[in-house]
Amino acid sequence: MAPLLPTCAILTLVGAAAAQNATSTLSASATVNGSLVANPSAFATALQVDVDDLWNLFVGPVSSADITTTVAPTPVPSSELIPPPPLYYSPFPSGQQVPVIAKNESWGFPKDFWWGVASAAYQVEGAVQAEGRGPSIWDVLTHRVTDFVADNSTGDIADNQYYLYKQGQQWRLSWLAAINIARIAALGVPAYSFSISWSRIFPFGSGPVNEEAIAHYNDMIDTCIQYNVTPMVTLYHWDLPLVLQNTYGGWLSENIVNDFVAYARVAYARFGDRVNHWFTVNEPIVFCDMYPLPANYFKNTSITALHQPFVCGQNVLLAHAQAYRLGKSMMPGSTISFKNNGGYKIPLTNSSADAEAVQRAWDFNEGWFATPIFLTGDYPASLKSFVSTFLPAFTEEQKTLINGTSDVFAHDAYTSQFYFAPDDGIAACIANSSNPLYPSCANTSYAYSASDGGWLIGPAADPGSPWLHKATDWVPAFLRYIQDTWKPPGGVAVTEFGFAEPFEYSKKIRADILFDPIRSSYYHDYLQAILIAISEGVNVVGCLAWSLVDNLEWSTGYTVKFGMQYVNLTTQERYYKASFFTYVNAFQQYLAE
Ligand code: GBH
Repeated sequence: MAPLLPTCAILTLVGAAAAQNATSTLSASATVNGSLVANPSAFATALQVDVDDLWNLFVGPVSSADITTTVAPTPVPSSELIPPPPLYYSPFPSGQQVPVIAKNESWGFPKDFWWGVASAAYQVEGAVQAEGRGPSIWDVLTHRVTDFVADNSTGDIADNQYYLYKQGQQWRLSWLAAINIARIAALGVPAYSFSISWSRIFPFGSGPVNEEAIAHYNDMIDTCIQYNVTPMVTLYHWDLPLVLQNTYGGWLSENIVNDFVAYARVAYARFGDRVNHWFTVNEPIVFCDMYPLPANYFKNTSITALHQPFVCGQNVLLAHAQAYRLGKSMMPGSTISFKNNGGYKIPLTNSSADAEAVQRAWDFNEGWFATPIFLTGDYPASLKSFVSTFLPAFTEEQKTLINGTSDVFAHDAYTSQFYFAPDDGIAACIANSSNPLYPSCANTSYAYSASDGGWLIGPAADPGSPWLHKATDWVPAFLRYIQDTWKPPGGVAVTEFGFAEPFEYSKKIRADILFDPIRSSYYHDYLQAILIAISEGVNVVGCLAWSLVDNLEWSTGYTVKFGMQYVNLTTQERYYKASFFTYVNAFQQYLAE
């Protein structure tokens, strides 16, 4: 299929390439058309550029997989569906009883509870240059920015989901099925949450629509439905079209609002007849905190580095709110949510300073977005007193626009951590913008205080994910806190949770890799915690495990594994890990008929 592709965009080239040319030939001054220019690095030019030019200029050569056509499905062999032997979790009981582990008849996931697995486009799709996809900032980060990714890997091929979403590998080894959708369906997983690549639909971020990308996602959605897997779609999981970054600074510019809404409109119009569950943006805390992007590879900005995440956040709120309202008007029966992230925040001690640190941590993390979206249309007080020094206040109209724009509190809630006041106190920190904890001024730790023994909150994940510990005991309190604080109309959903088994990357024997005891106990205890929360009256409406396959773990490349399936990245074969059976088993036992 060829010429459905959009052909060109007009953009102004800035940043590394342009600046280097100018500065390498001209040092302190230069002549242009005979006149003297003081600052050659400020030269800019308007060029007609097509998608291939974009790749050549900003990314360079990319790799492609062995399989570059959509592979037809064959069944998963039943021998692969046998669960592993059980693990034993409880400590020894006190007293003399022999422990009996029985089904708890007062627990249950409600009938309409949605559960499944999640992924994101750049982490699994591969085929980055196929069928008209334009580059995103992540193609530049992985290809061009020195040492940005631990193992220098890229998403060029990843799990090749772009071609293997139905099936894979069968073309070469008739005894093995390696499918994304069919393999989750074979275990009875009823939902798959994936993200759409914005720069596939709009190679330049705005402007012409790429019909080949629409056809691809149409077929993915249809394949899900054919396998009785409910498709859930995230519009934005960090893969910003490069052109939008390099023309106006991406999320740092208000221009993003219209472009995001235009993209959402196309996605709703083309997929909304079959997709009812939508997430607008994934974890703005994370992608806004990536600003400033590494110098010299992207368009620069004069906005103070410390302010950039909050400028991004302001534009995210406006873009999300408009996309939500548009979606509800186009698809009245749909569920559309903002996807937030964070951990439960526990005061390290019972001091009032630590309690204040905890409140500030909520305000500067979940509350940054959740308070405007669920409660007031505006920021929480402590955050507002910081951002009001440089951001325009939301107008009444904007507050009304933003308030009430998420059906569910969709939370990527992997872990928990302790918070405490900085050594010199919160007030001194707030007064000192060079304090490394500024502006939240909440210090954090994954360990209990020394007087409480100094133990970690729970077993650590792989050292490549130092932020992640198994802290599942705190999950019921966490879910209750969200419900009580932000009162989401459609309940709370855990839209990502998962665990990086320590040192899995160093395991060389496949059978060892497939036995993942800490990840298994994480899922076991997490689901038990959700059951407890539900039994105590928290309206938990769904959960999505991260992830269905090992994938490109952003800046840690392929060295950190979150998959419930192992992927041999050479052959693209997939194998179920033990944890996948633990995950599925919870619903076999506790999902209401
Ligand atoms: C998820 O975010 C992402 O949505 C998903 O794409 C990713 O694969 C998954 O996590 C597993 O990592 O390194 O100390 O600076 C989870 C929330 C917030 C966790 C940012 C990592 C960086 C902490 N993430 N955090 S640190």
